[in-house]
Amino acid sequence: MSLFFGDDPKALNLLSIGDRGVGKTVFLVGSYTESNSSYEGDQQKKVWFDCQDQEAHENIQGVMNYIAQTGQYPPPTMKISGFNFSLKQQRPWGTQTLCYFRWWDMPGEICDMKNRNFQSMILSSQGCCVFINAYDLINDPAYLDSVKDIIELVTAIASLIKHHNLQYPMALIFTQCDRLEEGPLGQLQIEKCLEPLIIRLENARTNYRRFYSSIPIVRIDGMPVLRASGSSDALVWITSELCKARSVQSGQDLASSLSQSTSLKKFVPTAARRPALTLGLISAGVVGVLAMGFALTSLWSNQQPQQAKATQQTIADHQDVLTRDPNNLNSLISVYDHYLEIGQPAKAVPLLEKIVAQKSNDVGLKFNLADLYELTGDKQKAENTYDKILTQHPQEIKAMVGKAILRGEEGDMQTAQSLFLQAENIAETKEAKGKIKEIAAQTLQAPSNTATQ
Ligand SMILES: Nc1nc2c(ncn2[C@@H]2O[C@H](COP(=O)(O)OP(=O)(O)OP(=O)(O)O)[C@@H](O)[C@H]2O)c(=O)[nH]1
Ligand SMILES: [Mg+2]
Repeated sequence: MSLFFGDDPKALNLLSIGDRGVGKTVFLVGSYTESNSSYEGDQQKKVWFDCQDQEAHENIQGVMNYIAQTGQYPPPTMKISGFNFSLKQQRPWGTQTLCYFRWWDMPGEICDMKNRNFQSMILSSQGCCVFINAYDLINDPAYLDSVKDIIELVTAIASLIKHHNLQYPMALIFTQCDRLEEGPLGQLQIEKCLEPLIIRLENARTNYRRFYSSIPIVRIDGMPVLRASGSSDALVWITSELCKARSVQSGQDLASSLSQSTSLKKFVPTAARRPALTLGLISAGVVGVLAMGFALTSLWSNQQPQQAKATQQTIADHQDVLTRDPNNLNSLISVYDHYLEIGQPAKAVPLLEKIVAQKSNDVGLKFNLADLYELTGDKQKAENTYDKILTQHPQEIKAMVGKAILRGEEGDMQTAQSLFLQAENIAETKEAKGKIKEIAAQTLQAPSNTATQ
């Protein structure tokens, strides 16, 4: 275990994502209790969480006392709460701190792509736990629809990570499994119901793992307590994934990884001349939701100051304009921005298509469009867009690599390899060549070995 954790403990930042009542707080307190409960195995292997400050200790203790006194689960979370923990292990010479981590426990409705606070919390995190109610997933036909925003958000993050080749482990936690009948059938049903998300995560080669959490309230010596099983594993897994990743440093969150991402930014010599492209390079996923809209608005307002005022009109006004004048560029951009901002990238696609049609020489916009197609799962159109860029600009490395990744995902390794080689040859810096090699190695390797439990 401590093989993954270096001598110098990292400080990590983890986010919980899940709707109201899915079980985020119960999971947190249950995992803590589980990791601190008496242990029958090899003491040397035991790892546990310790509260790092008084506040975390009091919050956890408060929930445990509530359960002990009432025999009930805790009330809903009212505000965002940060818990500072350390992960510890007993070693022959004493106790070793493996890492520190801050865990954000969120009230369900904050976990919404439209929420600015939540957007910045995603960008300041290094990994996340995504919560799905296993019982409702199997028993309530409407449940999947009720979590479609969460699924879209997770897909967007996965896409962002993939595009920028980042380390960002995701634990998919199925809660309330104790309410399901015992046996493998429940797990199979869960996986069947969640197939669309699982396929997307596999396609994006996300470093994710599934966990089945059961945290009933039981009585021990007459006292109600949480008895968790399979919960603390998720936090141990996610922290060990981050600790073993050399590229992850304390304080290096998603935002700083993106800004340092050699993804393809440095490969494109003309990027600096194209504001839309520069921002568009970080345009897949959540950041795309923030950046693509901004990129287009700023591009447009730079070019058309008199029309930029029109962006103050309401979205309804712009939609109204589009019914009369479907190619009105100002309204197309405003409505497009709006859909990205509210986390509905699929609705933004036709608008960006129309914008690109009017600005056919703007390669940056075409990259944005390719990203948006990928984000919404339309790989064929994404590839066609890369082809169009390459026809116009045969030396565009980003388009070559983008197409190569898509070819690789389709199993066409030969084409993928030749595109990667071509891109590597054209790349000007050693760093860029190295990055392309890295992406190529990942793409061309055998199908993802994403672990599942
Ligand atoms: N049987 C069982 N019920 C659970 C479990 N986890 C959560 N629950 C139920 O789900 C309810 C909500 O759990 P919370 O942990 O408060 O949910 P949350 O995601 O923190 O919700 P908010 O704070 O409101 O966003 C609890 O009151 C329990 O009724 C579990 O593992 N087993
Ligand atoms: Mg809660």
